[in-house]
Amino acid sequence: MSHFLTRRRFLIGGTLGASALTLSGCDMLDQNADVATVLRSAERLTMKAQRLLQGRDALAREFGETDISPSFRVNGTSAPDSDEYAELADGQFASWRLKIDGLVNRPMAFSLADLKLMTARTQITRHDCVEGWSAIGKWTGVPLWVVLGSVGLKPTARYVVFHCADELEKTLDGSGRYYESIDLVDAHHPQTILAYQMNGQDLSIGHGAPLRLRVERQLGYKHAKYIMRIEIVDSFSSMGAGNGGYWEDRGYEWYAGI
Ligand SMILES: Nc1nc2c(c(=O)[nH]1)N[C@H]1C(S)=C(S)[C@@H](COP(=O)(O)O)O[C@H]1N2
Ligand SMILES: [Mo]
Repeated sequence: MSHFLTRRRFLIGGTLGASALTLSGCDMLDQNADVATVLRSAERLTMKAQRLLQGRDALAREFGETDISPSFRVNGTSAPDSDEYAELADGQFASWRLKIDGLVNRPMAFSLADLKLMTARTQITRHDCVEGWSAIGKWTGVPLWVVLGSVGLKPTARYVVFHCADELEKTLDGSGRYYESIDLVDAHHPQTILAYQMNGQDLSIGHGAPLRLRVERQLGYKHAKYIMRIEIVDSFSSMGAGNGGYWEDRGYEWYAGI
């Protein structure tokens, strides 16, 4: 809870602009549905405006090797606290599999070696956290569109959901587990990658081993670490509180454009 309050304080500090300010001003626990609807539509406007102004495929700025930050904070979970994850890590993630299911033609499971054999992309980008810090890192991984292409999306597919290994809040029903989601525009963006390397090394546990999302035109919390499963859906109503992500269920905006 105190973590949430800290974040709220930062939001009130105004790093996110007008719509976030409005959102942070109301208590999510007694927020009424009409307010939520208005905020969600304002957020959709922001997303549409950004895509219109910058273009659907506009690239986030890329930097040079000399710009890479000497230190890059680990934020949120620094190591998932489960026996299952510890076992995977002990075996250098050789038995880890990325499961992809939901609205796909061919549900599949990929090993880390499988992903490393696919097309790779490297990008040096700036990570911006809503708490007010940024860092530049070099990320290598497989473009998400390549992986989605190999499973084939059904025509009803709308969102890509990333289910993670870590729980930020310990709950009996699993509602404290981290998850995130993006739409198909961002899923097909050239800089949206499933990263397995940072700064030329296999991803460390702190930064999300064995696989994390980079979705460069959005804020840090969208960049899901410890990805275990990707689910393709047409709505978020059946998961969490229905807002498409762990922090979204606690008041953050779903579209976190920078
Ligand atoms: N699974 C998972 N992904 C996560 C988080 C987390 O706690 N768990 N924190 C998010 C936040 S708020 C940020 S800023 C970045 C931090 O990434 P880093 O630890 O590599 O700096 O990861 C994001 N992805
Ligand atoms: Mo963050």
